[in-house]
Amino acid sequence: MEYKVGPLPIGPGSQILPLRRPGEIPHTKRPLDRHSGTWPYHSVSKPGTPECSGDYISWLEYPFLHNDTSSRISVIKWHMIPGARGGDESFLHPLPLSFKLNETGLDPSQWPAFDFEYCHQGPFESAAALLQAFQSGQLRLCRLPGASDRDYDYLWSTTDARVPKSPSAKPGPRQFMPRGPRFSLSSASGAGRRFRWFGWEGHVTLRADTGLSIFDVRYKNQRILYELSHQDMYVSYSGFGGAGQTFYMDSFFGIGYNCRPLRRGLDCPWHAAYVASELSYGTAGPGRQEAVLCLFEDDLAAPAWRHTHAGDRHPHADGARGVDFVVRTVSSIGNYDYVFDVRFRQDASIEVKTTMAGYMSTLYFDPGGATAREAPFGTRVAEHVLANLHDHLSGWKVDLDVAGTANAFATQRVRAGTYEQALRAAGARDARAPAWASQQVLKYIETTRPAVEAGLRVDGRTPTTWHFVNDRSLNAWGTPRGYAIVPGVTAPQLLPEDHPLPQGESLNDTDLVAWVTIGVQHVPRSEDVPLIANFGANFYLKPWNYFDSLESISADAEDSDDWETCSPNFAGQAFYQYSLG
Ligand SMILES: *[C@@H]1O[C@H](CO)[C@@H](O)[C@H](O)[C@H]1NC(C)=O
Ligand SMILES: *[C@@H]1O[C@H](CO)[C@@H](O)[C@H](O)[C@H]1NC(C)=O
Ligand SMILES: *[C@@H]1O[C@H](CO)[C@@H](O)[C@H](O)[C@H]1NC(C)=O
Ligand SMILES: [Cu+2]
Repeated sequence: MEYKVGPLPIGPGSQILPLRRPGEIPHTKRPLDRHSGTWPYHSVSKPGTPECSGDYISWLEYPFLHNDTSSRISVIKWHMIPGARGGDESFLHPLPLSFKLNETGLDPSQWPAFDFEYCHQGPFESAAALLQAFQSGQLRLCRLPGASDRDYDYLWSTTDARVPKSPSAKPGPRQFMPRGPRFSLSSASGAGRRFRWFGWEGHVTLRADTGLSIFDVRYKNQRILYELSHQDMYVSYSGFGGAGQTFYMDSFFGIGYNCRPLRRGLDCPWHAAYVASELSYGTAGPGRQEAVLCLFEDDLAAPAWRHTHAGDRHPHADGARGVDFVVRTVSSIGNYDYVFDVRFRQDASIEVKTTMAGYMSTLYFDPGGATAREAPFGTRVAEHVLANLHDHLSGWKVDLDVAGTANAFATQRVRAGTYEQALRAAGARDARAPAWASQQVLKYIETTRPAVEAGLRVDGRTPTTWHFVNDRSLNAWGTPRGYAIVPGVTAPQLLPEDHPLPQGESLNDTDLVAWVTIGVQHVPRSEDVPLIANFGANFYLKPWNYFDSLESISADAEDSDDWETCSPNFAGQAFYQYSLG
């Protein structure tokens, strides 16, 4: 059960209300708790085992993808921890062993383990059956030469500093705030902070299960969003063996709960404001994490807009500096890191971005050919390592309120067709081509007003923007004011849509919510070892006929003079301190 408690702080008027119907979420689908296989891994001590230089092997637990809500099945996948350092380089040392664990019963000591797979042999019904096959010589053995040598060099799998680290002893370029921050944060501790920056304001907080959440986003005192919040990270892996077919949604592990202190100067600029969190998740109890959220102005080092008036009597260039206000958090869930950015712009648009980083999840690769059937499902990236194909999908709740909550939904598509098709799509009575028509086919804008909700897909062949509009509030040019959801870099969903889509709710004149999913297909490559270089997906929320003209026209121009008058002293220019909650 999930409960809603409030108003906070608890007072005479506070209530505790169940958020769901009893039994709506089966107990088998509860989040991770301390009895589960314990994320990220159990370490199993193997002192004095002669044939293995490492003192440890470890296991990872993933929920098993199945459609039976009456049982709770996990996949347990084994890794070795090279050099016994207990570090995350174990993610690149998979062992060819996995099994399933039935966690349905209420007594963890009775949970049965089954479906043992060893190097594509099995499944064996129990550990005893696998041991029996081994002892009777029926098992074909897969070996891990090298890794079991005492002097095995596993530097390739670590993030330890390589030599030479940097060709220059000088520090890199840095941002600073010549006259201090231009944004403000409320000092109230507790459930988040209110921020203000150049007309923007909002309330940011972190949820233990789903992560970054921003409420009551306003621009120049007008509500733009009731809520903009991250919902889930979905990952599905492919693979031939049972351990390959894993699927998970990271809210299970706690996306906010897995946000750990940001490193100043690495994750966010030195001058960012860093804010702590107090979260409680599952049975783990409350915990405080310092600096899990950073907020800062980001110099994009490029113009937001510009023009050279070359034909002017006094030729000159005009422009405004591109500066974003960024709200960022990083969640590290086992092997993966996710960087979540919400970037506010001076043109009244918002960019929402999810960036992936970290170690890949991997399977054992047998150069001898025993696991050759894995080939279509991944890429060999080291001697005994196959990184399997997977995707990362990031879901966001976008509750736009355009000039109030009575909003309608519209789509705009760019199409190619004849004059007749273009005019008919716009509802023109006279759909004949004009007499001067010289082109058979031309491009046109097709605007539709779906009356009821439906799934919408990004499709590069028909570029589409999705609009929340208010028919009762027009801009100076008579167009309903709106905000558009504009896809940035994102991969289309490839799996068939056999999950139930929401159906039939009215989209007219009502309080609309969009559930926006962006993502990437991760086709592994050897350059993803040891760590994947950050890559991601994004979308934008852009004012679309909301204003009468460009909002950022009044933004600051380049200000090189300030540089001189403020005479920055990098040694003394440390950073601005914020009092943290
Ligand atoms: C669950 O999956 C099995 C096997 O794929 C299928 O036979 C069954 O109909 C599915 N059940 C539901 C409720 O979707
Ligand atoms: C898991 O265990 C439950 C009983 O605790 C049983 O009803 C269910 O069939 C089991 N599921 C599988 C897949 O073995
Ligand atoms: C939307 O609702 C308004 C009244 O609130 C009505 O006039 C209009 O026809 C409706 N439009 C559609 C497409 O249903
Ligand atoms: Cu990936």
